[in-house]
Amino acid sequence: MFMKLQEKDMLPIYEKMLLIRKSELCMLETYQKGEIVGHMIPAIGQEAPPATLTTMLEEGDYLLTGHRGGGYYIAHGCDFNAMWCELYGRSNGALKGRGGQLHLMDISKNAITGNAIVGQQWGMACGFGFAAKYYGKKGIVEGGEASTNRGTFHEGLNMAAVFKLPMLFVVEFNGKMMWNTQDEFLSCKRIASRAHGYDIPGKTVDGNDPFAIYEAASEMFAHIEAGNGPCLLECITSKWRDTVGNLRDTPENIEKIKAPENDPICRFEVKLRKLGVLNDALEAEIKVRVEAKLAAAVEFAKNSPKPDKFDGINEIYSQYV
Ligand SMILES: Cc1ncc(C[n+]2csc(CCOP(=O)(O)OP(=O)(O)O)c2C)c(N)n1
Ligand SMILES: [Mg+2]
Repeated sequence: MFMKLQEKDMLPIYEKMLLIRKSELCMLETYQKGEIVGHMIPAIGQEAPPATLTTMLEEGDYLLTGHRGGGYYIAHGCDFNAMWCELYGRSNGALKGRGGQLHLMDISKNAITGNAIVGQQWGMACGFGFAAKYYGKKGIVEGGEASTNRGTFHEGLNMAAVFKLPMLFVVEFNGKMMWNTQDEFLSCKRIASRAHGYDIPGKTVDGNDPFAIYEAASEMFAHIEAGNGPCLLECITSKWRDTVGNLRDTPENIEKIKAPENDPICRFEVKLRKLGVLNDALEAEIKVRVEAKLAAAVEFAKNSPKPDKFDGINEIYSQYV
């Protein structure tokens, strides 16, 4: 049984999408100004899956992503100030300033939302899945479509199916693996078809539409929570930026991706207005709140202490020999 997206969840999802978009754009600008360094993989253009799916998680549930996980970190309510401190390499960052954007995590929320090794998360999902099953919780594991070519994806999905682990496998299909296009690296058209090999439910949805994502995920979570094991949800979306650099694509394609009829935030806005859930006053109020949260986090990070030069060794080797 699927559930429709409830009105109470609509504006929170919209606000999460805006916060991801604004924060990740700000991250790129800050990088371009030379204020922060490191490797960053923004979720700009892919805001709908993290904003929608994290809304479906409850306290104690598990969250694991691949390299494009910043949107999940933000949407899941992980420590936002700690993320910005991490970007600035400050000692009170999510990883004490040592990991950067690609390694974000908030263990207090059972969330590991970064991984430099493409596809590593699919195997780790079984560990999360065993914990989730033990504690009566559920979890989400996310990755890009190219990462599903890795053995870890197939081993992970097989083991999760055999042990009926309560995990939703989410693939964000953006049609690209760095500069390669789908026809150059993928043997199948749809990733959801890979579910058949493991006898689990698989479905493809419009990953730029929170309504579609929510309906499919609610059906899958019902299956998972009834103890039937994992499901595979493929969300078709589009990335606007690859890493800190520009997307390697033609200007026409990039323009098309960003057009209001494809932009997930514009599309959601239009739908919410039609439903009477969003109006000018509410939109302005939400945007002010998002801007204020971002400005406060950036300010907090800039004023946070830099790590001491001797800190690097702490917590890497045992201090108790
Ligand atoms: C094991 C491994 N192989 C290759 C890379 C280099 N790499 C980084 S991102 C990426 C593309 C991944 O594409 P996809 O899974 O579709 O995710 P997207 O970046 O499109 O979100 C690759 C090959 C890596 N980091 N790790
Ligand atoms: Mg991809």
